[in-house]
Amino acid sequence: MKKTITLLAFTFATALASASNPIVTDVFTADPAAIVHEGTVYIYTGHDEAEPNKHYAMKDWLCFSSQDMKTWTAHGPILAVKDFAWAKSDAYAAHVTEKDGKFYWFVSTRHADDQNHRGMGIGVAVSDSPTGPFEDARGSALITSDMTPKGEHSWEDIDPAVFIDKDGTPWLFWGNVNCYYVKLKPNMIELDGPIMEVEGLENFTEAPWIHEKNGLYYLSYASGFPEKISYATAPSIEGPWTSRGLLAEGAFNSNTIHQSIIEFEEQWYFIYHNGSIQHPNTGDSYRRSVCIDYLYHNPDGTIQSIVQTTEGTDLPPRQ
Ligand code: FUB
Repeated sequence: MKKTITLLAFTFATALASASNPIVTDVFTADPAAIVHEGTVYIYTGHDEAEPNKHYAMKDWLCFSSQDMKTWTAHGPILAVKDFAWAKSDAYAAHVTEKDGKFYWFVSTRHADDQNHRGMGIGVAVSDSPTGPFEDARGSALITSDMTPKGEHSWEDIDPAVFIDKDGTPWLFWGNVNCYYVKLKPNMIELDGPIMEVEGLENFTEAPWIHEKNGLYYLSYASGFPEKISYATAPSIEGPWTSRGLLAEGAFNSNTIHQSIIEFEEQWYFIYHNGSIQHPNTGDSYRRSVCIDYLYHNPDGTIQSIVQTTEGTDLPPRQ
């Protein structure tokens, strides 16, 4: 019996020592959005602080950086709901994009004005540096619920994802159940056209993310519930989108998975969250942790199913 316990303890210690997923283990991190800037990867995350058996408690956003995708530097909470005077709670999914030397942090958070702007909305903060300080760029929400009257639920306007096309045009995608998109002005903080709905996405739930490779546009998103990740492709950012099926199965111990996809030093990565950390309290759908695994495109433009691992980037990428 004693021998068995020793062996188990050894196996556990070995597994921990060689596991790089989740990438952060002292706080809960969720809804990762990554960018590459001057040889450094920055991952901006939500911050789960819910007590055991309680639902979302999210009041600020965190940032981590790395130059090797293995060791991460924490930059602390660098944006909070309280930095938006028009918001009242819920630091939901967000996305940072660089344009012309400035960093724009698009966030979904709950609007304080329940009468005119029921539920969640999207705001944008700006900074000269990827690690802040950030400040509200508008003093008001960019997207409010009355601008997207289709959805009847109050969390329709969440999960912003910004994509700057090759011609320099910025586009904002977002949504829950309905996926919307709109052109942004070059200043990044105003709309430059009507809000449109993305057609052709099978089973869209939330968390849109755009990337482009070899002239093909990819829209990955959380599908169904509990969520998996599906994707569609298109010849242009405005579609038409063709569903390509599942990209990733659901995340361990979490109903949501929320992905982002980046290329760094000629390797593609799939960044997502699961509920695997069991301390400081129980990991699950409301106490999530960011993980990273490799992503491989096929020569025909499709993407191979993601293999979710505990080793993460400790494993060498396939050649
Ligand atoms: O973290 C709050 C919400 O859960 C996000 O906005 C969704 O994408 C889901 O992950």
